[in-house]
Amino acid sequence: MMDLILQRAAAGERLTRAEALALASDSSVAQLHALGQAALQNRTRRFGRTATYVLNLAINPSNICDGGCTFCHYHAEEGDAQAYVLAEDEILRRIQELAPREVHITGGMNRFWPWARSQDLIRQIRAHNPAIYIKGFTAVEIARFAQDTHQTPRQILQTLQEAGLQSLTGGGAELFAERMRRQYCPTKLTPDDWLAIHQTAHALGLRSNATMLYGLGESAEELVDHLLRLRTAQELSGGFTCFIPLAYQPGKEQPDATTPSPRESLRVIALSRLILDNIPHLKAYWPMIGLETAAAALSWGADDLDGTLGEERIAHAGAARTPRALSAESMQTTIRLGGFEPVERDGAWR
Ligand code: V47
Repeated sequence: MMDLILQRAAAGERLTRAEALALASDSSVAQLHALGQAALQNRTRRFGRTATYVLNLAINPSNICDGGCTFCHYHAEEGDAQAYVLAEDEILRRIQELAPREVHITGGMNRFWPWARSQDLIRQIRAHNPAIYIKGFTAVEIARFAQDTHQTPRQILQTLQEAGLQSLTGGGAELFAERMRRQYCPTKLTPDDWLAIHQTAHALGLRSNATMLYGLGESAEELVDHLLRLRTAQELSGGFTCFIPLAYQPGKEQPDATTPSPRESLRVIALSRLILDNIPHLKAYWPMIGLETAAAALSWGADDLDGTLGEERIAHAGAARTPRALSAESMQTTIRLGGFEPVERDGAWR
């Protein structure tokens, strides 16, 4: 029975919920290898021996946030020693210095970077960098801009698109399961609203990514249901480009808490590849799982390593032990160490 499911999954066939759950419920080492083999076959059919990376820059305009998510160590309160607010000229200077092909912009929810200033930042980045790919904001930020200015998310997205935005980031999805949200982020944008904003973006011709936070004690059902909700949404609107599982980073203040093991990360990557059959790309996000696991993840179904990043802040606020940025050479070396051929891409995956 399991062999048949794995065979179908390796061939890229659609799995039922029961089949997906059967794959996700067995966390033995033998299953980890069986999943890996199926996911490798599946990704090789689509991408051969290549794996991509992008020269990008992560821009987090401020960490001051009143979101109140208890898993997040990046956020700060006004007046905290680690609180910061970047200015437009610093951001533009950094883009000029690094000349990335893509910018990834997301920050906290605060009064320092309100709607008018945020949309103007996109306009300024576009004016100075006509060819750069601009990926920015989570659905949570879009909802907040809409609420603050009494507009619809659609109006906000339209204005941002006209300013130069090309894609939403995948953040803010966390885990869709009600139980997890009650515990870790009870006041956050609901999963229905998160999905609706992405689907509105897709209808306007914007692209977007999707994420899933794992490592907070989720069950096999909760994990599978998160993936299936994304699969269903993608059937309807088709604009998700890439899925990124995010490994929980416990932060410095919780010495007993741990980040998911390499074994768990590889399992989640492989399940994502096999269950989420209609989102083309799957990122192994190296700041959160480490370079070695990211290299191995290319054999467990991932086809992309995200980017050089310039200066990663969110994982590192969670005490991640990876570097804050990588050179193009390090990205290529990591991909080669994983056994694949590195290919540089742009933000639109070209
Ligand atoms: O939404 C916060 C997560 C996300 C922690 O779209 C944490 O290409 C782990 O969304 N441990 C932001 N995760 C990062 C993100 C992202 C990353 C890379 C690529 C893309 C993309 C998007 O980080 C937040 C939240 O889900 N997060 N705290 C933590 N302690």
